Amino acid sequence: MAKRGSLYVLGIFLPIWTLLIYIFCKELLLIRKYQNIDNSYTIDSQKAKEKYDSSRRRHYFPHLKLSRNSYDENALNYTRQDDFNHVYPRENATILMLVRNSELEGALDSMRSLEDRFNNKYHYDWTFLNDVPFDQDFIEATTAMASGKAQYALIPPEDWNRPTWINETFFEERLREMEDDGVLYGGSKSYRNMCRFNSGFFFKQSILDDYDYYFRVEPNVKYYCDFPYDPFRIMRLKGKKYGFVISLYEYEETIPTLWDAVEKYLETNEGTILPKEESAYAFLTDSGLVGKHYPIIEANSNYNLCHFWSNFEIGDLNFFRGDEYKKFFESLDIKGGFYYERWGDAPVHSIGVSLLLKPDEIIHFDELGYFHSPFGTCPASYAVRLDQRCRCQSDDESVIDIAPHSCLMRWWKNGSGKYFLKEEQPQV
Ligand SMILES: Nc1nc2c(ncn2[C@@H]2O[C@H](COP(=O)(O)OP(=O)(O)OP(=O)(O)O)[C@@H](O)[C@H]2O)c(=O)[nH]1
Ligand SMILES: *[C@@H]1O[C@H](CO)[C@@H](O)[C@H](O)[C@H]1NC(C)=O
Ligand SMILES: *[C@@H]1O[C@H](CO)[C@@H](O)[C@H](O)[C@H]1NC(C)=O
Ligand SMILES: *[C@@H]1O[C@H](CO)[C@@H](O)[C@H](O)[C@H]1NC(C)=O
Ligand SMILES: *[C@@H]1O[C@H](CO)[C@@H](O)[C@H](O)[C@H]1NC(C)=O
Ligand SMILES: [Mg+2]
Repeated sequence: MAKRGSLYVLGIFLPIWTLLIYIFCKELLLIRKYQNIDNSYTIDSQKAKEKYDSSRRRHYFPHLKLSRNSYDENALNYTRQDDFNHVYPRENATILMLVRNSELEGALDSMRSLEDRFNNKYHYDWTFLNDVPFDQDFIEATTAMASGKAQYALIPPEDWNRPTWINETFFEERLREMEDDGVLYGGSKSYRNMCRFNSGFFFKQSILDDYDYYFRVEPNVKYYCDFPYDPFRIMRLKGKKYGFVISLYEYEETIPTLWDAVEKYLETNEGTILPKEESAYAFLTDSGLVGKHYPIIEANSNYNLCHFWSNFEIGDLNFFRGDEYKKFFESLDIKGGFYYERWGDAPVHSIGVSLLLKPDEIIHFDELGYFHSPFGTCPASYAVRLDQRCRCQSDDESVIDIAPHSCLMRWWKNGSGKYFLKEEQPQV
């Protein structure tokens, strides 16, 4: 009975034991398998880390074609011939922010982002401008956030306020009309001061006299990627005078007569400025098909409404301080369009640099990811995004690069062509 009983017990438990042993062995195998996978993960990530650790700190992509069609199928195979672990000496340049006290939080967000992505290695000065005195909180927090020197300047009223020759009656009428028409910032007086200041006065501020280059930063912007080089250095080495990341179409209702004023300027100054064929004039006026797209709106003038988005710009102050730009600005300013209409500093800068510079003095920074609501730009190459630790996807909805409302393809077509760093680097 006892014997039968134990056999019976064995009979029941044998399959269970077998099952348990089977599960145990399987687990062992799985553990092995996962260990192998883990190992391969470790090896892969180690490879990536080594590669990018050394290349992240480089300053150029020597032989990489940085265009929208540079894709790398296997990022780990992405190699560069040179990599410099060297941080070059600072250029004669400052980061520049025009900002209100009330925008402190947004200013700090922008600073945190640019410091992390670029300036913590270089410690460029931060220059803050305001039409009213900065308050103590603002100064304290931004000084603390800056890795370089922080300095503050008050804009003189004559550089900010409406000039006395503006017809106040007409101005008020136009404000109401544009407000009623629903034009963005159409009813704002301070926005107009800001646009005119940024068009013709920022570079005259004495605090900037000591610098050759500025990098404009606005509150609430984001830099998506590590900077692969010092853009100021690129500007100097390559003789660039204006740099942008995003280009798009302007709202025509903000500049109905701007192009008329530009044509007057061109008539008067013909022969003393670059001939149209040598400047980027064609970028402003071509309205042909690009890829699949015509300009998204039919403009009422020869201006196709393309402009560089000036909330990001890196520029040569000596160009803006020079006589040619001064003359250009003054010939527009006298028309009153900064107030009777709502001319933006973006089209004014863009037209100015396109008429007065050669296309290859203007640079498209292809690999500096950036966001200012509602648009962004993100490197198209997967390897570049990994390499620069970008936090964006090139197919994000806000990424405008090759969307129909972007003018970038027009810059490729009628501006300086498609590449930026494709040439050999000058040896220095
Ligand atoms: N000190 C000062 N700065 C201003 C004033 N208005 C605008 N700014 C700054 O000028 C820049 C452009 O103004 P924004 O309000 O950002 O204009 P925008 O970029 O066209 O529009 P949004 O960013 O979409 O609002 C920002 O750096 C602002 O901080 C002002 O009245 N005083
Ligand atoms: C990447 O490298 C591996 C191993 O060296 C090679 O087998 C593979 O073909 C390479 N892939 C590409 C896209 O070059
Ligand atoms: C100012 O504008 C108003 C309204 O358009 C106009 O009637 C007036 O003549 C203008 N004044 C001058 C001095 O031009
Ligand atoms: C920096 O630029 C300013 C303005 O062009 C110039 O006066 C100054 O000499 C430059 N400083 C250096 C160190 O090059
Ligand atoms: C723009 O470039 C295209 C292609 O090179 C050319 O056919 C066209 O004439 C240019 N547009 C202007 C306005 O020059
Ligand atoms: Mg803004």
